[in-house]
Amino acid sequence: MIRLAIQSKGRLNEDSLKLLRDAGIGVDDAKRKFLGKAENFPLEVLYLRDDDIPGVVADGAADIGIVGLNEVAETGAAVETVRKLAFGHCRLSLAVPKTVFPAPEDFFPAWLQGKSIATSYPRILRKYLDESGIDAEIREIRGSVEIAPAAGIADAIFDIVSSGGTLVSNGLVEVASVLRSEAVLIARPGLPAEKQALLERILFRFDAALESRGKKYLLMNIPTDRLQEAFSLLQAMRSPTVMPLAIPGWSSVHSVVEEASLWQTVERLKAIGAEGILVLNVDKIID
Ligand code: PRT
Ligand code: ZN
Repeated sequence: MIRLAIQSKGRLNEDSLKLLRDAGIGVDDAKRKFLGKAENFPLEVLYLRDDDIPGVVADGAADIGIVGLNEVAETGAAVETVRKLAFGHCRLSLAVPKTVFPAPEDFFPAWLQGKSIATSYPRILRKYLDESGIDAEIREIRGSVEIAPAAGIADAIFDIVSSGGTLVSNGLVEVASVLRSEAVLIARPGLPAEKQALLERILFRFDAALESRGKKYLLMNIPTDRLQEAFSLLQAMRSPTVMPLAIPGWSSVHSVVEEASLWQTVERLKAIGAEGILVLNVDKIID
């Protein structure tokens, strides 16, 4: 049995549960429960506040966890980051009132000397200030950090930014990005062999599910004399699959393509004579 800690509610909860489902691990969406059990895998799920996850994994109350890299860095917990999970993207940035730096590129770190900075991430900020040789006062605040400058609590803030909308609506500009973050799978170093083997099985499934994201399976018929042009448009995993059609001079081509460039690829394929184009979802890619 292996025990996984995930966020009980909040931004990472749904995507964490979806990744488990995509990996074929069914857990009851027990938002109000503290501990749940997977139906078809030797896994227990511990539902926690995200701040507590790195420490709980380091202490051994859970073996592995899904949490933002920002929390791992802030807590400094003795855990290993075993996978980036490609959701919960954000950055930890410094922001100041727009009135101070109307052009953010004019900002220089030494401006912070002697100033006060509000944040919920004092440890990461301290490291940045020390590395930049700046002596500034850190004011630790839990929540609504973005109102600190307008409230006269601090000169600048150091907070999570995603779209940047919160900064704009509070009259702030981002002047330096200090840490890029996303959700990660963490593990306690030196897991016993039985738990390590379960972690490997989970990683194998996560990788297959993550690899298939943003990918589509494309099938089409194409005149055989245009095949080379089609190949140059398709960057398949190894090379596209080609099968002859019953009609002479025509072939069927199958390939995996990036969803982001799907329509562009389809338009170009049509332009070289592709017909009967089918676009299918890719559920898993197992390497
Ligand atoms: O209750 P619990 O302690 O578990 O949750 P929480 O309230 O501390 O965290 P939660 O659910 O807000 O976020 C969990 C994790 O999601 C964070 O630790 C990050 O790793 C990640 N994440 C991704 C974000 C954001 N994007 C995000 N935009 N966490 C917070 N925000 C907040 C940010 O604090 C700011 O107030 O959203 C605002 C900025 O968003 P934009 O889009 O306006 O820039
Ligand atoms: Zn939290």
